[in-house]
Amino acid sequence: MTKGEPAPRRSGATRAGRSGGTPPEPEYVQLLTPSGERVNHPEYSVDFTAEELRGLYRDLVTVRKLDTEATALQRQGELGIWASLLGQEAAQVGAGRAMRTQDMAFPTYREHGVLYTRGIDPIMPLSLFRGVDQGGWDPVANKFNLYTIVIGAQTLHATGYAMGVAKDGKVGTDDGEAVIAFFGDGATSQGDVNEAFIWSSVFHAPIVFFCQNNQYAISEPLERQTRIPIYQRAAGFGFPGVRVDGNDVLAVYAVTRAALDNARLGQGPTLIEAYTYRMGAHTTSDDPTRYRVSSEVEAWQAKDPIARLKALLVKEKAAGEDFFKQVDEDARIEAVSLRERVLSMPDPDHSQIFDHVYAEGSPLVDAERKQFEAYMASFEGGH
Ligand SMILES: Cc1ncc(C[n+]2csc(CCOP(=O)(O)OP(=O)(O)O)c2C)c(N)n1
Repeated sequence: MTKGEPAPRRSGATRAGRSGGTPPEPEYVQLLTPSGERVNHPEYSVDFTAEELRGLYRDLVTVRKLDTEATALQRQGELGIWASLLGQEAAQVGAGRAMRTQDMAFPTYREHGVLYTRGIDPIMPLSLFRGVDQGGWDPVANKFNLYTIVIGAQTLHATGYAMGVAKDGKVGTDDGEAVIAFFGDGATSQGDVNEAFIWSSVFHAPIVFFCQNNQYAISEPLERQTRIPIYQRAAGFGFPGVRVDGNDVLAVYAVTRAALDNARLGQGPTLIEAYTYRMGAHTTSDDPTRYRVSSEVEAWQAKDPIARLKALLVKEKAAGEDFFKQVDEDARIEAVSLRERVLSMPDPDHSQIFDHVYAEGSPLVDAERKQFEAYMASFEGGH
């Protein structure tokens, strides 16, 4: 801290590990403790069958494995960059599985786990990060918008979409449509996000704002974004906010399902703060050892989302060694397939980048295409 800067004030949101020692857990909705104990919450309870618990476990393991493979592919020069979800699997799988088929999601660039739960081929974000296409999935058919790199912008897109859903009369019944916008703790400082909160609130839009508070915006820690817990901001905009243990897939599912159902029934927006931790780098271009200490990372390691669900499955005798081995093996096979498919992706024709700028073309883009093609042709071999 430099002289003259105000000292960060401590709020109800305690920071794990930042100043050493074992800090108290922050207040949040939790249904599964880090050691795998089921706990009750007066407002949020969901009964999961053994099969559903196994399904969530399979999701968590699979998305982590695919993510790890993508990081390795980037390290080997096969992707331009990768934004890993490591540590945030429960937040993403819990929220994704809580969505109903008709619900629409607006992701950032890190929501590979949500993408997976929407049934989209996990190869899609890899072709994007390889520079082969601009995101190959159909956002309308999959009800999962394209990735947005501009921090916070998708919250406004989602708000406009949600206002449209309401205008179309798709709100107010059990089978109504709800919208969910994903963003990070850093994004809460953006004007777009605050405008999205205001518009959603005053127009009573059927939207859930799902903030994955992974404690950092690249190297900027949470205390540089807010002096109060993020979920408490919602009160100032006039809608409810709730904080959930983002490493607890059961709690994330329960809280998100309730918020989406409230939205579809016409009860307006909710802000969910999923309290979690980015275990890896911001992206493969970042070196987190420059700005955070290893004891902090270790403290979060002990709250791993997969280990706690495995502990519960074992305790409840809902799964045995054979199941865990099979899940690992299936995830490994999927990761190998992902790798093979990335390596065999044909390079795109460079001038394709001009194809979808305007639906019906434009003289300016045509001129730029010609100029670019001449430039590429100036190299030996034409590329
Ligand atoms: C409008 C805008 N400003 C700056 C950036 C550069 N940038 C990329 S990621 C990032 C940090 C985002 O942090 P957070 O919202 O916490 O999300 P996280 O990456 O941690 O999931 C920034 C500042 C950007 N992409 N868009």
